[in-house]
Amino acid sequence: MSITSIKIYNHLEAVINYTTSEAVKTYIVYGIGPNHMDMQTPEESVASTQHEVAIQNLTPGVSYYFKIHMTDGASSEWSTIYNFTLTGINDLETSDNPGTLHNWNFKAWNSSTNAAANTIWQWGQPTAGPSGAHSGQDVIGTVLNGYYGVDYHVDALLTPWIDLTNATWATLSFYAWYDLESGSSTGYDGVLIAYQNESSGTWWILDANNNASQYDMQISTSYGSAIGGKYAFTGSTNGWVQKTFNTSAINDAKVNRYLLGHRVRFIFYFASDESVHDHYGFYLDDVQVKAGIPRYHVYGYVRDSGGNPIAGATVWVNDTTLGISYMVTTDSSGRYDVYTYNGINGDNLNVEAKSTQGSGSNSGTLSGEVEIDVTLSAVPELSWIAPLVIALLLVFLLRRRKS
Ligand SMILES: [Ca+2]
Repeated sequence: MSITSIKIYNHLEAVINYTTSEAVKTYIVYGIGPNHMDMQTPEESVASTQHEVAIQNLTPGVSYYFKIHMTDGASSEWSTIYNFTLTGINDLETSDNPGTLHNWNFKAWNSSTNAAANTIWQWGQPTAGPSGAHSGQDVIGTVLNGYYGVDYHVDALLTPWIDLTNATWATLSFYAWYDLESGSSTGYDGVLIAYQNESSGTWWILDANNNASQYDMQISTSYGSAIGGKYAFTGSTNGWVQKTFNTSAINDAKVNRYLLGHRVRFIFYFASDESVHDHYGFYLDDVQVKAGIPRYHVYGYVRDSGGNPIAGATVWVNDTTLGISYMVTTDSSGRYDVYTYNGINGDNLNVEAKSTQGSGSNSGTLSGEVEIDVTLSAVPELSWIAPLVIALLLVFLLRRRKS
């Protein structure tokens, strides 16, 4: 029996693929230690050599151990014990005790934005609009005790920096209650979400190229809104609703380039138009950012025999146990990096590197973070001499036979 892949989804679910040499029915027992495998998946209903079993409701940050029970009806056996680790979640939430949980204190951030001095974002218990918070007591809202009451107003609510440096996906989710001026097919006042990263500073709207199903409708371009023509939250929810932005679903070039792989922050951007402001506005609670961090990091340096770094070398990182390869290129320091969810601890790795200066390989085993360096053997620079000598010798011999 061999494990072909273990994929982790949302830090809460693992899907294990494996093959068996004969058709068998299997089930998996698992738990948080090799001696605590006290949970079990249902046995498969059909015998097969290809198997895919999902284990759900797992806990982020925990190592799980499992073994596989196989039966062909006549006899049965157990696999060896495998394990995988679910990485933790970068979790931020609004708190009823702001300042103690990840410093998620909207009041303090407000003062550091470029929002108008008379900011309408407030933190506390709402006494108008929603009858209470989504959870606990406190929310962030546009004027907690009445209508937002302002025209031609823009106001940004800023989150702290969130580290998505190694993230391959991220979700931003929150509960919203809102009542913003809108018509039946066009919004007038609205809230949208934008993000920026530490290195570029540019703000990008969190949508899929302004075609975001997460929002309600486009804001009118006719009445002086700062976000005219953009999709936004507008209209009324009539209650708390959960909104989730999943980068995997958005999957646009901006998200992949400017959000994932950076330290980022978000703004909730409120904009009202030229008139009509007797609406309660936008209220926010239980904001959460989750980030997927790959479980494995394989890296190393490619150098020549003199120890000089080789930039631009092609590197194949082969997980020979799993039978998959990653191809990357070294940077100016001769370094390569591969991040992956695939494989399990102890997989055999073979790293091959090739450049105009030669080729080489090295091996290691997969673990959380592993360095495998490769030294290139120089391509023999005089390798053309031997064939040339043979050719000349042949010419010489042939000529002598004719004479
Ligand atoms: Ca308005």
